[in-house]
Amino acid sequence: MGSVNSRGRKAEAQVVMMGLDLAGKTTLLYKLKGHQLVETLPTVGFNVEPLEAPGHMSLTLWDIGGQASLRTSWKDYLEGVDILVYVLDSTDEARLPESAAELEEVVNDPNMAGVPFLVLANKQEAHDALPLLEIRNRLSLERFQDHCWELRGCSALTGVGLPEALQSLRSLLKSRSCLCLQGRASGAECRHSKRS
Ligand SMILES: Nc1nc2c(ncn2[C@@H]2O[C@H](COP(=O)(O)OP(=O)(O)OP(=O)(O)O)[C@@H](O)[C@H]2O)c(=O)[nH]1
Ligand SMILES: [Mg+2]
Repeated sequence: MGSVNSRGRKAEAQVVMMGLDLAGKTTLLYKLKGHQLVETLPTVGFNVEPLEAPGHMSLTLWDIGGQASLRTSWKDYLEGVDILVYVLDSTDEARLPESAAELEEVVNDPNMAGVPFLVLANKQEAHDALPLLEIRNRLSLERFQDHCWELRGCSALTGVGLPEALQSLRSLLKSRSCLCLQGRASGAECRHSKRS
């Protein structure tokens, strides 16, 4: 998954979306593309779409299937990744530990060294969605000291939170090329900036 073109210029940023099955990754992909709400089937393999996002941000979005049997191949999608978007279902309290364990496995992959990540707590419009603060604590996000990350809530169903998620992508992508200083700037609900 190359992100630099033949002239050495940065091409589209490679954005890999992972997370457990039913988290809402495919719904998110097509909502970001501006499609009418589509009924999804479990993704076997992946979907990939280009996205021109506000602020002249050219992205290639990879939506990777999250069923348990497919997760052993997640690492194959991490080579050349510019940013990871980890999607979770905020209503699926029972599988939060499983989701946290999978996130840890992905973030510790050697190809993720220096790669920022955005955690999207999806389905926040649902009445039984866990609040962000609780999700942050249950995922123990503070342990990821070697990466820049942000946590945001969203709903792929309604679109709420998606413009802010794109803003987070932009600032995290910048954090790859700029010095990354400790701070709690930006409007992200929760953010960690790596001290270099
Ligand atoms: N309430 C609610 N339901 C959602 C939201 N996003 C997705 N869903 C529903 O969640 C279910 C799973 O969505 P998918 O997008 O197929 O999930 P996925 O993460 O791609 O799943 P895999 O392909 O198996 O990895 C579908 O019934 C969606 O309609 C959301 O924001 N809110
Ligand atoms: Mg899917």
